[in-house]
Amino acid sequence: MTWTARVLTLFPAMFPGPLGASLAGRALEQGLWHLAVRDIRDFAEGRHRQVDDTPFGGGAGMVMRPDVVDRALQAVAVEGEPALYLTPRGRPLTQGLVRELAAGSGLSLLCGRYEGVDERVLEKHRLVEVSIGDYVLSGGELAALVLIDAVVRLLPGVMGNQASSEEESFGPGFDGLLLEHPHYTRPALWEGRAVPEVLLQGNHAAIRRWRQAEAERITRERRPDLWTGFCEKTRSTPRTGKSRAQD
Ligand code: 9WO
Repeated sequence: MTWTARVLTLFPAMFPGPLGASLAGRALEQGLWHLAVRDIRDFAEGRHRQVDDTPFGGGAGMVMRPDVVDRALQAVAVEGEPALYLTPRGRPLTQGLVRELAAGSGLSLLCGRYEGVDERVLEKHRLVEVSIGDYVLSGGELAALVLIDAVVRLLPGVMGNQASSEEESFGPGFDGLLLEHPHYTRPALWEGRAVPEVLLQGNHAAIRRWRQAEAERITRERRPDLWTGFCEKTRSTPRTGKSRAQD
């Protein structure tokens, strides 16, 4: 069935947003994935349709009510599919997690606003808290768009060039461990700068070795954390099997 992102938000107009404009948008029109957006306010009751209330214990700001969010999750989330809450305190989003999510049938994304969501509803629904980075946004929506973009480009048929999603930075042979090598296109000489000779000579084995070495150098220089992980993985993982077939 069609991979589906189910989004719960107080700002449904933010979806598909930028995802409607490019690769993911075309794939959405082609029916390669599905987007189901629900306004959390639809599940509020009473004259004022209040979705938030003041925090117990005092303090600034408002908290999203557990009863409202609970009804929204019951209406939208699907048994057996992950339900994620986007928050800076979550598990960091990695290409490994993105791949896991793309391998499933879909997911639900709860986008918080204000100071966040009442803790009890996060517990009840076993929401998996996910972070896209160490900064605070004004709500979970932009983080949800980032996550959906990362997943959708991995879905079958979405990338025009099948290979390119696999060859780059965090391809399957690398298990999210290496950064991308430098890229060059025409002209071969631009403002006195030449393209590395190896790329012009058509020796594809040599090109592959050069790119791998450059990817490793850039990862070592810029992301020692990823480099450590790469060194550990390549020591314990045999360099054979289908995931390394392109090497
Ligand atoms: C607000 C705040 C204010 C002072 C000190 C710490 C603070 N944390 C927050 C906060 O986390 N507000 C959130 C706003 C409540 C849930 C939705 N919001 C949100 C999600 N902001 N940023 C994200 C987010 C999600 C995923 N990855 C990175 C950021």
